[in-house]
Amino acid sequence: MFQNDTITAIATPVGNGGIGIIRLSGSEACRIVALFFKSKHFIPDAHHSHRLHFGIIIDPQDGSALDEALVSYMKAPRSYTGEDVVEINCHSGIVLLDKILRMSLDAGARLAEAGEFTRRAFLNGRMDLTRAEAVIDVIEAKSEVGLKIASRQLTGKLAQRIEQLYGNLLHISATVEAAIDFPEDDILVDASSALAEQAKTIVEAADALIATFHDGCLYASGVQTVITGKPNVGKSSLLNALLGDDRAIVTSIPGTTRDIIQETITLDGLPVHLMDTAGIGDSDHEIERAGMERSREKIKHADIILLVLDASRPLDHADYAVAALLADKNPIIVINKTDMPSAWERGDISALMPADVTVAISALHHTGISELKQAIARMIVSHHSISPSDILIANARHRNALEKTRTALDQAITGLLSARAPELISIDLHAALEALGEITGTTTADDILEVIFSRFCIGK
Ligand SMILES: Nc1nc2c(ncn2[C@@H]2O[C@H](COP(=O)(O)OP(=O)(O)OP(=O)(O)O)[C@@H](O)[C@H]2O)c(=O)[nH]1
Ligand SMILES: [Mg+2]
Repeated sequence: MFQNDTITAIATPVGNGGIGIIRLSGSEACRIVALFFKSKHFIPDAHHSHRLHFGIIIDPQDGSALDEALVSYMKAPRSYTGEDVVEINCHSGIVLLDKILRMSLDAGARLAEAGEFTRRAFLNGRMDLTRAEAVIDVIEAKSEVGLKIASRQLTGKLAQRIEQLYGNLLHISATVEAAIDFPEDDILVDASSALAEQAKTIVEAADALIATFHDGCLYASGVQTVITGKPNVGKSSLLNALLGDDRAIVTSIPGTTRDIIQETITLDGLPVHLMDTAGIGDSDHEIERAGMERSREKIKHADIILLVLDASRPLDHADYAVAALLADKNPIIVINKTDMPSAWERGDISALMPADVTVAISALHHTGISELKQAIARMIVSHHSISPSDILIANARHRNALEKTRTALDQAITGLLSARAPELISIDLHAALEALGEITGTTTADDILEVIFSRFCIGK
């Protein structure tokens, strides 16, 4: 990948639509576009920057008009990438967009790689790495709350916090460096306990951010909710009722569902992934047994579990067996088929397992479904007290870097408090700085950048 050439890509999704955009970035962008865009005022100087220009796209081969277009020009460095950027807004037909793209390539532009515009923005100092990552998170947001977290990161809230910690760490490091340079001044004799205190504040701040990771992921990627119970209690019917759609097959034959069926609903702005699973019970059937094994696996990793019981039939050993699997899981107990005469009392559940939340429903008649949704939403909130308005981290890369920072800092603190040689303390502080700098991109290795930007689409 060259840094100085002019890149281009179609920035809008493929397909017919009102508007399609072709984007160019680099010093040749204006010259290239001027070859096929004819407009009175499209002049690549500062006076014509940050404006929209109306004109006609001309096929340079035969001089025929292809489309009307609005072209924006953003002169470097006040652009997304920090380079000259030109965006051609024309009609969105794939043949037309492809033709304009080809004309740009023929005129000397190179097809941009995935994420290359944003990568250039990062390399040209237009945004730090957390903001670049937030661009993709905004595009991929799966819920309103997830979008809010990504948007906040895009405005630089996380970067500011990290830069502040980085600054504090640099200050500690500078004092230790001074102690190395002027050994006769015994700088650390007086300063070491104060420096250790300052380092501890940074460790606490890193820990506070690390603690948000689970909730950050939850808000960004959603809550895993498993519907379980013995065969035939109405799990698939419940999935369908929660979705408002006939997604899963429902029959009166026990053992109907054999694989995991996953669909997503949104509750209070949070994505909730619902998994309908095979009923758990005795079976000699190989496929059914394999399905049950998958159910057990899903239960292990679930954030929320709905244990479905059939009100119309007596609770039996199969219900007890499922309950035993969920002993430490605090499931929501869903009493289904309440449209039929009850074969047992609510109080009987206490013999099954302690139940904090019990909801009575009829999946067949869709009664009690909104109460159940409220119960799920309440359980999510009670488990996860952090508000999405805090600075949350939802990215494993950030968490790992923070963990490396705190480990190195712990070493440095021990060094400071045990009057270790400043040269040794300095090594730990440098490691901490390097780890912290990885988050915003000050010290991030090229291969990591490669991985980050490869998640992007072409044209972003
Ligand atoms: N009366 C009544 N019948 C229901 C209700 N919910 C489900 N059923 C019936 O119970 C039977 C089993 O429903 P499913 O939803 O397939 O049950 P399941 O738990 O997914 O069953 P498996 O996949 O075999 O484990 C079907 O005949 C449903 O119509 C309900 O609320 N009331
Ligand atoms: Mg089923």
